[in-house]
Amino acid sequence: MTFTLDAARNIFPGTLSADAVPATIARFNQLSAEDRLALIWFAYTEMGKTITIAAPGAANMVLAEGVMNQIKQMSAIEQTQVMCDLTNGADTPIGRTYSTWSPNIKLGFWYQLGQWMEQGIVAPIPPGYKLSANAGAVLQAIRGLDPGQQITVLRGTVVDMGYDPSKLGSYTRVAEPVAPPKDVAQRTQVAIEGVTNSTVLAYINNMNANDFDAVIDLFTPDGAMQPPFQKPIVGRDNVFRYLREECQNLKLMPERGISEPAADGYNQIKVTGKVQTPWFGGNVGMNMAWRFLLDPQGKIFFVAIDLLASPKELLNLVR
Ligand code: ECH
Ligand code: GLY
Ligand code: GLY
Ligand code: GLY
Repeated sequence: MTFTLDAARNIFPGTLSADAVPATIARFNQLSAEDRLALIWFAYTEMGKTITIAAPGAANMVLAEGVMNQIKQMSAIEQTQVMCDLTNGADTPIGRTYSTWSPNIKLGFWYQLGQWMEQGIVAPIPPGYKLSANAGAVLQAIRGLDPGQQITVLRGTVVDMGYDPSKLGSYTRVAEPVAPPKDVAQRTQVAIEGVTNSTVLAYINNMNANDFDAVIDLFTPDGAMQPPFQKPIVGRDNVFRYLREECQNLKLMPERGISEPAADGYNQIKVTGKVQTPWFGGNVGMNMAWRFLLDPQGKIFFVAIDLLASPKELLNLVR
């Protein structure tokens, strides 16, 4: 007998993830496009008063440049229409292009539009725009989240926009180029209270070095990774592609963990700590857990990455 993916997903079932994030995104998705755009504008500008966002890497911007310049040339009415169409998932040429972009390119695109809206180059949210009562309630819910959850909601709304990629047929994904891994001399080594497992340490240290060849070598051929609020990504090829597209320049800062034998010679290890995204650097520390299931050879059969419900969860290491 070996573990199934479904059984693996249920290790450490007492882990409390931040369900407020998908719940808030679901409420957001019920709103009109006008309300959604205005709400993001208000949330983003409010957050900008306390947390600083980093400018996107130039490589991201180059890939979105064609569409951004097209939008720049449009009349204000056309610009507003493009933004509403993206929000509605409409089938338009720009909506189709947008849906081929990796999350970081989508975020970089909106970052630029936001700057242009401020500078009067792109149509702003109409001055004096009043959110509907429902939209106001969703904005209030976002205000009540911790910063790590707020940026996850924001990211989720942006990633969901554009035409549905599953309706595109075959297409080429557009993602920023992958930088070489860090020099060995520049690498950091973490220590995790309660965990000395070499696979787990290598996973964290290689992720922090952007050494995705080394990370993927830690997985079994059918190994899986489950990002926050997503279905597992299964198999080395898919996990590797995800690592290269979405995991550059993260900072994983594990603090403590627990390691224990599971059935059939497997080991389950839960680690908690903080994660920083390059978009916000040290300004936002997300409270996270990693739930690893290692096979008898010490390879990763499954790892779930959870955004935790509260800082209290950092100390929850029971099975
Ligand atoms: C304006 C108004 C009109 C509409 C829009 C606007 C612009 C909005 C903008 C929003 C920008 C938001 C950003 C959000 C970034 C969030 C990033 C997050 C990253 C989380 C990463 C994690 C990684 C965890 C992982 C670990 C692993 O071990 C394995 C891999 C992985 C205002 C114009 C839309 C500009 C920039 C939340 C948790 C630790 C799973 C990846
Ligand atoms: N049972 C933990 C989680 O799926 O987040
Ligand atoms: N500035 C963050 C990024 O481009 O990923
Ligand atoms: N939400 C986790 C990531 O893909 O960055």
